[in-house]
Amino acid sequence: MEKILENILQEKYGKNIREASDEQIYTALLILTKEKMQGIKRNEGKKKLYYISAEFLIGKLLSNNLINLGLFEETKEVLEKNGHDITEIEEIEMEPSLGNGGLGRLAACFLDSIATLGLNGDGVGLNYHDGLFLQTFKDNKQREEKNPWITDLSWLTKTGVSFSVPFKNFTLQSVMYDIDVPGYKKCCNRLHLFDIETIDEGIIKEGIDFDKKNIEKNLTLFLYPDDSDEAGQLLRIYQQYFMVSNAAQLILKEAEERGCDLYHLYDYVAVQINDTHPTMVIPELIRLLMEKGFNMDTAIDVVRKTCAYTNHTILAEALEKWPVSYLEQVVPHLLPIIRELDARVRRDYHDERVYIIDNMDRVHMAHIDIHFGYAVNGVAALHTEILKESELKPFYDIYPEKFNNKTNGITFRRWLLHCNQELSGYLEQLIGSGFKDDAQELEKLLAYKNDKVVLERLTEIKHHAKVHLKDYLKTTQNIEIDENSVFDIQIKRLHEYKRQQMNALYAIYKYKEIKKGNLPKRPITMIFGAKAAPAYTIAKDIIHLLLCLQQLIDRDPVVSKYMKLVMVENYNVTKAEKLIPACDISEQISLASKEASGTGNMKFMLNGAVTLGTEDGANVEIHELVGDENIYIFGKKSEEIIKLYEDGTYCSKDLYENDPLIQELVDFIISKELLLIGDPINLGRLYKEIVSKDWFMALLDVKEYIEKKEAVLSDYEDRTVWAQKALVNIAKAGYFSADRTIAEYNSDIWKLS
Ligand code: 26Q
Repeated sequence: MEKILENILQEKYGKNIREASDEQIYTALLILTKEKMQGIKRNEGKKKLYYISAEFLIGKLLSNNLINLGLFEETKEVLEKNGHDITEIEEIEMEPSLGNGGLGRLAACFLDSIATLGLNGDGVGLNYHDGLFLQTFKDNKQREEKNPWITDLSWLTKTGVSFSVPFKNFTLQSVMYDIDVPGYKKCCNRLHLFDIETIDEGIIKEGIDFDKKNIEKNLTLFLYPDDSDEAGQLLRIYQQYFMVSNAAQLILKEAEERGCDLYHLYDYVAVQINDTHPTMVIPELIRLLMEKGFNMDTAIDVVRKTCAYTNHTILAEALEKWPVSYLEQVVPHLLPIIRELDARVRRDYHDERVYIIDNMDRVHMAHIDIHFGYAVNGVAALHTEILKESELKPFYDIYPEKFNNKTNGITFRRWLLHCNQELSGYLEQLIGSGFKDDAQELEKLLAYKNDKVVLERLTEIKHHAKVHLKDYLKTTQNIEIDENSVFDIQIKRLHEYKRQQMNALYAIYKYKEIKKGNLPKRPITMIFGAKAAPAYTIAKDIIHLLLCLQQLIDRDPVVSKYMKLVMVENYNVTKAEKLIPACDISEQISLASKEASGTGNMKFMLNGAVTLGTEDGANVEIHELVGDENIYIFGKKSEEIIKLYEDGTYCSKDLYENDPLIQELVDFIISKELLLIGDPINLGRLYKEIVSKDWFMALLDVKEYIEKKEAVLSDYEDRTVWAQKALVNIAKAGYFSADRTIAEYNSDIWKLS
């Protein structure tokens, strides 16, 4: 390895390792790693999985790939020996931001596990040149900027594969780029990202504003551009169809190359549809098979046995419904097929809730997946139950056999071995290295639950991670935090259902307590990281509130001694890797029934943070695993919430008017202190929203939340007992390895051999 690195550097720059700059070393390592991956075996097999997803939030790849190739330690040593630090070299790499959040990161974790389990499966998606926007803060508000990540030399490799994709008025020729995905100590798979060559970054104007109608120049420019207008929605349909038409053509081509008679496609191919964004792959496969001479019945039958669908949300507004007229404008050739699918549903079932095209002429994408796929899964036990019993009940009544649960998981390679090397090294000392291959072996740690030395060492490792985070925030945002304070962290997309606004009300509560002289035993550092969708007004107002609170607290010489609020700019995978190891309290406070699973909750647990959360998503399973002692649960349960929505009886105004504490906290949003700092339009709008609507019921749980958080902070002071909680969380996290999740997908759904 040292020799090869030396050769690349000599050849390219005429320098040895010691003389080379960090940039030059990064480039040389990229070349070296790419070559290594090209040389290793590909996973093979008669049947192949295609994981189609509009998002793959893969994060930086250098360290991850070196770890999986078994080269990380050696590389680190070689660099150290020559005066370089691998963490500084990692900084050079641009993070590809090809995802919004959980769903995209899940797809990336899954690719890692599919490769690690030696399964024959590739990812298929789009090569967005600017990905998701880059978030900056100005005047305490979020601003969006473009986020180009593709450099001359990158992990992308251009392939010779290209397809024609027909739209209504023109046809586009695709180019396929590949990113190699090495499994841990195993073979390699690929992520195929489709693109066109006519993309023009020059059409981007102010921020992320661009001409949404110029498809040849903008198709793969951004991930999910602003969808508040018709042009944005049409562009999304262009993107989705481009993605799935390429996927479908690739699937059929490769199946035929493997000797498949397309009448038995399902013996050669499994397609996993990641939420409804790739749903058009179903009519597209049917169309392509019919072009090859299939009759409609047979084409539908074959496709139905090939495609499976994962649901990631029950939020009605996130369930895609495209107006027929939009599809007519973009992909008119799919409509006869979609209409025929709808006609078949209407012939068999007389329940308009399961129709594909509704009486407002909108196409329900999820309904296509459920009728014309062979499996439907939710992403955590509670979520799947809610799908079966309420959201998708009419479908469950028709197809009980299709429904199944696959509780999400995370790759331990990135979320422990890479991001927390000190903890992972210590675990190895204690319980051996078996947990790296079989995460369930982390349970061996339970044997040390009463071992003082181990508990102290775990506390020390957490402290080191907090110091690292302190240094990182100082360098990146010039923010000072106190490593001896409690680190309380909520990092995830900004959405009202995730209830960052409820956490903000806690910050207000604490601020006021300190002002009154009720001083906490230990200072608290509340850390947030969140991007808001550019058109999501209230989410942006919540960011504004958080940034104003941050400033208010910072400027207060008394309060700032006891509390600090930090909003991390441009929260992404790289930042998550720094934040998660340093966390004491993991905030998972969504309104029960609304968070399908959550995966951040699993990453925090694995790194020894204790969850403060509602009985929602995978929190329920975390609770079952660690027991009441090692998690803090509060808030109304999902059944109560579902009933409240059904009855329509929730009234935030009543809570506001009848509870003096709630009123005091909410009023503070428009207090003179905050109005001096913030924008009255944003703060006023948020205040009004909470008082008069509060759709996600922050006021319903806020009091219990405050009480629980106070209990957590008090328990934190018993450092030994707290370390025991951390230990149990780490020990029980094995269940949430994506390797387990993928093994279940394979045995229940894909059946790849
Ligand atoms: C839909 C229609 C129009 C525009 C955008 C969208 C859209 C885009 C992205 C809808 C949903 C998403 C992303 C959803 C997502 O990330 N869901 C999360 O998935 C995780 C993995 O399963 C879960 O852990 C989270 O609970 C869930 O919120």
